[in-house]
Amino acid sequence: MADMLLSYFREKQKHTQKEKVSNTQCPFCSVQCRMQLVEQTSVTRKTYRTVGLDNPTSKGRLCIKGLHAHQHAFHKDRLMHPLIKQDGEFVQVSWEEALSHIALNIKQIQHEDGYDAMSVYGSASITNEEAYLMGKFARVALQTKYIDYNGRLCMSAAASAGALTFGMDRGLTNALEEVSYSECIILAGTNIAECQPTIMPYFEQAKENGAFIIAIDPRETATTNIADLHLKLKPGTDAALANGILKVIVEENLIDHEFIQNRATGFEKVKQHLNRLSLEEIENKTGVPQNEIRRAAVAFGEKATGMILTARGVEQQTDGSIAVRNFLNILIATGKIGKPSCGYGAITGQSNGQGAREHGQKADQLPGYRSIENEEHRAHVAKVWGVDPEELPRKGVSAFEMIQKMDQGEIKGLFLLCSNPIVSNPNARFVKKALSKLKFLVAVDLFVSETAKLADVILPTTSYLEDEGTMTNLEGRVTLREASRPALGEARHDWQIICDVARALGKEQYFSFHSAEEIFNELREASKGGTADYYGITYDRLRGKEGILWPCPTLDHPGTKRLFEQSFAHPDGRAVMTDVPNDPAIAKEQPCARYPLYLTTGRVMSHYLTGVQTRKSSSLAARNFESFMEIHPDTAVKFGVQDETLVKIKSRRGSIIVRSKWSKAIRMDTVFVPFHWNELQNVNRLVEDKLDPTCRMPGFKVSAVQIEALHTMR
Ligand SMILES: Nc1nc2c(c(=O)[nH]1)N[C@H]1C(S)=C(S)[C@@H](COP(=O)(O)OP(=O)(O)OC[C@H]3O[C@@H](n4cnc5c(=O)[nH]c(N)nc54)[C@H](O)[C@@H]3O)O[C@H]1N2
Ligand SMILES: Nc1nc2c(c(=O)[nH]1)N[C@H]1C(S)=C(S)[C@@H](COP(=O)(O)OP(=O)(O)OC[C@H]3O[C@@H](n4cnc5c(=O)[nH]c(N)nc54)[C@H](O)[C@@H]3O)O[C@H]1N2
Ligand code: SF4
Ligand SMILES: [Mo]
Repeated sequence: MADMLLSYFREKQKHTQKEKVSNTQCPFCSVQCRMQLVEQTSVTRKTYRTVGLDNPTSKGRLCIKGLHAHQHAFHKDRLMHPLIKQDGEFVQVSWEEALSHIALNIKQIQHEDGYDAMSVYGSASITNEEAYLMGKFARVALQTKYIDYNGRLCMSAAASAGALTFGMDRGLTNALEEVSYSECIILAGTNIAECQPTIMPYFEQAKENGAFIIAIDPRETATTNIADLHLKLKPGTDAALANGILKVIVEENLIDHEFIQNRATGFEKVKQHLNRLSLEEIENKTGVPQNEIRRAAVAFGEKATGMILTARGVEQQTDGSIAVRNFLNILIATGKIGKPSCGYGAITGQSNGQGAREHGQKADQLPGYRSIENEEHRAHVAKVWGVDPEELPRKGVSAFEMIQKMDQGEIKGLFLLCSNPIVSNPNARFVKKALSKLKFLVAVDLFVSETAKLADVILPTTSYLEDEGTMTNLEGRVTLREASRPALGEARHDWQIICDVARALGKEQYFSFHSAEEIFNELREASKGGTADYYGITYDRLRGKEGILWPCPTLDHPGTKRLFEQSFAHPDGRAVMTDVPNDPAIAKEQPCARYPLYLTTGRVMSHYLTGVQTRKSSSLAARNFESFMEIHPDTAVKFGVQDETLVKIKSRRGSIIVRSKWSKAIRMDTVFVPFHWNELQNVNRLVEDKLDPTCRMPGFKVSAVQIEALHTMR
């Protein structure tokens, strides 16, 4: 028997000729799990296996998306050559041809309609170096004020709340490991179990240590399942719910008087505002019983330590920014910030959701969180870039507002990199119409996405396996993802493409970079002295694999694990509390006789964003190959919708067809549809396009819809 086994393994070994190992980081979410792709080549076939690598954040764990990420990276549809549209068809061209075509068209548009007729739309799924270059490209190569990015749809509410309340916005104010020792945790509008699965063990550990966990979500999810108390609120009512919690905390005197006195401003005004609110009214608005609001408040107020984490459920609202500020009010009132196992976390989304929002892709921002409207900030960055501060454009408008300007004809050209806006923006049919009006659209992508189909030129880029650069994870930890494989075909890195286009436009002197590290070194200078100071971080230091949490102002600085221990980042060192109305300034669509249900949208574990990548992965696509509508069985029966059947969902803006999925996990007045599918299953055809007045975040989480069964009930 032993002999037989031995000869079997010898035989097997003969066939296993080569093993190639690539160390990398997952391209999907903000945890940035480190992993290793093992490629085995035998005479007959090539196989791939992914294993987790130890790291301080996910400790070697991987979720199904990371395990199967290589499937899209090796997919046959990966773009290998530049494409130009001729008579409605894409034809392969050389880089020279593509670049001179781009330069010619951009120059023509800007000659006829001015610099601002060109726009740039970036992404938080690219490296820090590339995000930084996108900002510089818009301001220096194109000299346009119109640049924004997909993070506007993702992180803008939490970012503006953090900046206004604390004076600084970093995803987590303290290290993730502190979660496990926190005694009370509020998880508001976050589905960590499906969206950042590899950090769930921190929360499970907290629970084992005796923590009381409160979840706020209109649905039961794998995340709310670990909660001791689930507040199953009406979609869109988080600001009012937080008022209720805060009111009880103040009334029960569970506040930290000393902390408020020494570290904050605005408390008295907030207190007076709360006095005027009634808990009964809050119960009616939110659908959460008063006794549950009271239980949550007392639990959070009484425990010695506590943390609040929010994600898109709270933030993707037309009052997302102020709703988050109300959760921050709770933290400040109870003095639970800047101390061990106390703090706030806006769980970032995309791989570089944190870093890409710090270095100048936002309409009003320069690197290091500097402001494009501040003269000193402009002077600092202009000096690093070698341009006259006067030449730097002023602030532009947010992502969706740029699209409105395309519709109005004010913006005529777009350089789009790493985003699929006609699927990810609200009111998707309008967005497609607006983008179709552009005179010239360049898309840089791995694939021909739905938006790239509209492009005049598509440029092929490299994937996470091929492109080197730094990423800043949900903790604010800067990590280095080294390139582990050569580019496919003629694909070039995003940073090379940006430099190539700048060169074609005659701006080579500002974009003569030969490596990601060179760009990073310029970014360090540009961010130096700013809020997000990366100056002390170098590639050499990052090769240590642990990463460094910003701010890191000097080469010998260890990085900052916990923020706000001594003071907040406002000039007077104090946090700013603000009173928050129960009802948003921009009203949310409410159910009515014609559109009787709330629609809320979000994610499932196996797909990523608009699904361009994950729908190409056979293992992931097999888990959810089509979209669905989660609906309570009682509601389904009322509307004659059977389980697992096709249903038409209609809003004031359009309609889609998806399959029904009965589930008692969801509120009876609400349906849930994920947004990973396109065309007839693109839920953004239904979603309202009103924006938060502070941060310009669309209200992805609340629309009113009607449903119609596409079968007859037996
Ligand atoms: N599997 C997977 N993981 C991902 C992503 C992905 O596409 N797929 N995307 C990444 C990105 S970019 C992001 S931004 C994050 C997003 O991560 P999350 O924000 O956690 O994900 P969502 O599913 O959008 O929304 C979270 C929860 O909000 C709830 N919700 C809906 N409406 C409301 C409301 O009015 N109030 C409250 N309190 N809750 C509400 C939903 O039911 C949902 O369970 O995930 C990242 N990770
Ligand atoms: N209804 C609804 N809509 C939403 C949300 C929601 O919860 N509900 N969430 C919003 C959120 S949080 C987000 S983050 C947005 C995201 O939405 P999008 O910005 O549209 O993000 P993706 O779908 O990831 O699109 C990325 C595109 O870039 C390509 N790509 C991938 N990697 C690279 C790369 O390295 N370089 C380049 N050049 N291209 C690459 C992919 O193939 C894909 O075509 O969607 C938002 N839209
Ligand atoms: S999707 Fe997020 S949690 Fe899953 S492996 Fe990738 S980085 Fe880790
Ligand atoms: Mo996101």
